[in-house]
Amino acid sequence: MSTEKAYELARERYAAFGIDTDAAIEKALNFPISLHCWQSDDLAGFEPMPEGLDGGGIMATGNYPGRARNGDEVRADLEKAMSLLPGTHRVNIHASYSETDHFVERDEVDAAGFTKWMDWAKKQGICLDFNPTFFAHPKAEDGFTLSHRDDEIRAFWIRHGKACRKIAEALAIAQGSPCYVDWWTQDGSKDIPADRWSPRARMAASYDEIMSDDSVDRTQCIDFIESKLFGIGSEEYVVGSAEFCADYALSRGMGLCMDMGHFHPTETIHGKISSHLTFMDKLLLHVSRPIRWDSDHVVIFNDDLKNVFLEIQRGDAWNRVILALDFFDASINRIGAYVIGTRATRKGILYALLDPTTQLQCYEKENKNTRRFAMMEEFKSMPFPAVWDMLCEKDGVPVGMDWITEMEKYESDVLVKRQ
Ligand code: RNT
Ligand code: ZN
Repeated sequence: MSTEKAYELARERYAAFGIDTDAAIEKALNFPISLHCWQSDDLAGFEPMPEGLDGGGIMATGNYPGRARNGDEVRADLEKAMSLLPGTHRVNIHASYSETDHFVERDEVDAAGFTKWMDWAKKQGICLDFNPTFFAHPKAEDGFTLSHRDDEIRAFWIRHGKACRKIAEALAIAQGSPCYVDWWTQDGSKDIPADRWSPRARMAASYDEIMSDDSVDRTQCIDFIESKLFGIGSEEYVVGSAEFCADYALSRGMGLCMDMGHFHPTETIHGKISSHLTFMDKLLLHVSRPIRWDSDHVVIFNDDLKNVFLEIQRGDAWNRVILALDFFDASINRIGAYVIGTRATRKGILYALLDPTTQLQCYEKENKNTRRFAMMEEFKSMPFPAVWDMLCEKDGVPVGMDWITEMEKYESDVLVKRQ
């Protein structure tokens, strides 16, 4: 078959540089990527929320038919997507995806609301990750939560945070694997505040209080704080900026999450990985793609993505990085969005694993920087696609664009009936 033929040639080409493509495929397949549940339902969640409440600094645009409307539909979509994706997955859920027959306030959420998710995850043989939800709620409507000047509102969100860590611990115990928790707050303001200081002091104090709960096992519930540059309605000031979050994380021994979409438009995160990991143990990465004001376009196989994984490869930091996806596009088939974005991410991993790192670093040590440069350029036109196709074939998922037919079938059989 053509996949095999092309692969044999590619394998030889890489082998000539001492690179083992079989080993790279194996390693790339085993690296877990946490799929975000919110691409399937445009981040709506399952709570009965008052009309007109906005997403809180984030928004999925588009109205492609087939948005998932409940837990069963979200899970069905994730299953469909995973059937078309090579490799190991986890699934990332938000507190707002709790399923109960009566309304449960955010400060009272508990693991009981996630039994369907846990049962499903067990059946799928996957693990769950968790995100507290500090947005899309009446008590978040003025743009402040953990940094709110009103002590009662702040206390409400602190209770939410504490409840979420308990849920994460329960998920971890149920799945026999730690649950990674991502802490993102929308807090900030549209225009120039007169006081940037107090909200930051309050936010730090809130996190201190949430994290002070020692009854939660820190080896099971593993916390990461996510920074952001700006959001809709927080264009001028974000309390949890990059500096705030990195300094908080480092000073408290908490994890840091860098979202690829949360920096200045020309700023990329790959150079930051070695900086943070010089001082921190682990990093959570939200794999995403910024375009102008949006931080959540579907991930594609571009230089930004490759550079992130090349950095991890060149620092041999694969076991110090956790990968979760974070994008949402409601203007295209949502299963297609999952498949394109997740495949691109795993492609990035494989691409980096095929890097001639040892050789490049040797040239560098010997001051042969022209050779280093030439080799980096040369590797951009190595027969990478043949190795990628083999990875898909080995894992029993459609090679190339063959997945599209299945996506379209699912669209006509399932998605269009969701009107
Ligand atoms: C928002 C953050 C955050 C969210 C999810 C839904 O800008 O990136 O990670 O996208 O929590
Ligand atoms: Zn994110």
